[in-house]
Amino acid sequence: MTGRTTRSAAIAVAFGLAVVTAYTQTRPGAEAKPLPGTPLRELAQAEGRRVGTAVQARALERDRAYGQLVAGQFSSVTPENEMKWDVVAPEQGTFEFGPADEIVGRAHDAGQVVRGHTLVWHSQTPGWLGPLDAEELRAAMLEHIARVAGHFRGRVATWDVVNEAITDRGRLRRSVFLQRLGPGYVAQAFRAAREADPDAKLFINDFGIEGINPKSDRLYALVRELKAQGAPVDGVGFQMHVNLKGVPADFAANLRRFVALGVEVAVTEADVALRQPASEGDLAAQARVFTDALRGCLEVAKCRSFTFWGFTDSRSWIPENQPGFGRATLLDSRLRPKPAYEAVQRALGP
Ligand code: 9MR
Repeated sequence: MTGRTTRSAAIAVAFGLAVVTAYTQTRPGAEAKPLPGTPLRELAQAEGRRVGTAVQARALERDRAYGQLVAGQFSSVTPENEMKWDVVAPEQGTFEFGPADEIVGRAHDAGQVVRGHTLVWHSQTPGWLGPLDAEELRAAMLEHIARVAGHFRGRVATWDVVNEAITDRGRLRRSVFLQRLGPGYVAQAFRAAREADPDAKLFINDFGIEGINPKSDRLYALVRELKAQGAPVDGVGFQMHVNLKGVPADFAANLRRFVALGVEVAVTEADVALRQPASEGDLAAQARVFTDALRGCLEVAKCRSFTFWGFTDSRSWIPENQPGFGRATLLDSRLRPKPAYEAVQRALGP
C-alpha cells in the first residue's frame, strides 16, 4: 500500500465509511475544468505572499476536481475541521490523526504550507473536558498541545494556538478555559505550543476584529501583554467572515497597529456571505468586498498570507450555519469562477 492509500483508509474509518466507498468514489472522478488566467498561487508568489484555502479531507478523498483545484490554485491550506480537539481526541487519551494526516500529506505533495487550526478553542471541544477540574483541565490542555503540535512538528508552518478568546464587547471570553484556568491559560498555551514545535509560527485568531473596535482593542491589549510577558506569540489571524456590509475602512490601519507590536498578521478565513437569492449585482458587490480585503492585506508587508474559508459554494459552511445566506466563496457550486474569482486574480496580479 502506498502512503496515500493508507491515508485513504484512515479517513474512511475515521468518518465511519466503508473503505470500499472511499475507493469507488475517489476514482474515477471528473477532472476539474481549468480556470481561466493565471492560478492564484502563482500571482501570490510573484507578490511574495501565500494564498490559501480551508480544505476538507473528505472532499479531497472523494472529489478529484476539488483536489486538483486545491493543488493548482493555492499555496497554503488550513484543515477546516480535521485538527479540532473533538476530531483528534474524541475520547480522553486517544488521538486520531488520519484525516489531518491526509491533508498534510497532500499539501506536502503539492508544495503547500499548512496552517494548523486550532489548538485551544471554546467550540468543538470533546465532551470529556466537561467534568474535569482546574488541574485536570490544565493538564489536558497542555497534553493536547504537546501531542497535536508534536505530531505535526516540522509539517505545520503556523498554528492558531488560541482561537476566538475575545467577545464582541471586548472582554476575555468566559470559555471553559478562562473559567477554570484563569486568564493565564493563553500564555500557557503559547508556551506549550512553542515547546512542542519550536519552528511553527504561533498565532492568535479571531473574527470581527478587522476594524478598530472594542473587540480588536482588547485583542491588541492582550497581544501587547503577551509580548511583555515574553509569551511566544508570532502573529494575529483576522478571520474576515464578512458580508456585503464590507470590509471596515480602517482594516489596513488596524493591521498596521498590530504589526507595530512586533507580530505578523494574516487573513485566515475570508468569505463574503450573500443573502439568498443573490442577484448579479450582489455577485459584483461581493467581488468588490473580496478585493478590498485582499488589498488591505497587500498594503501591509507583514500580511503575507491570505486564506479563503473554502473556495466553492458547494462546500461552504455558510448555508448551514447562517440560514438565508450563501454563495460566499470564489467559485460556484459547479466549480465555475464567479466575478469574485476574477476580481481576486486582478487584485493579486501585477
Ligand atoms: O467551517 C467550519 C464548519 O464546518 C464547522 O461546522 C464549524 C464548527 O464550529 O466551524 C467552522 O469553522 C470555523 C472556524 O473553525 C473558526 N472560525 C469560524 C469558522 C466558521 O464558523
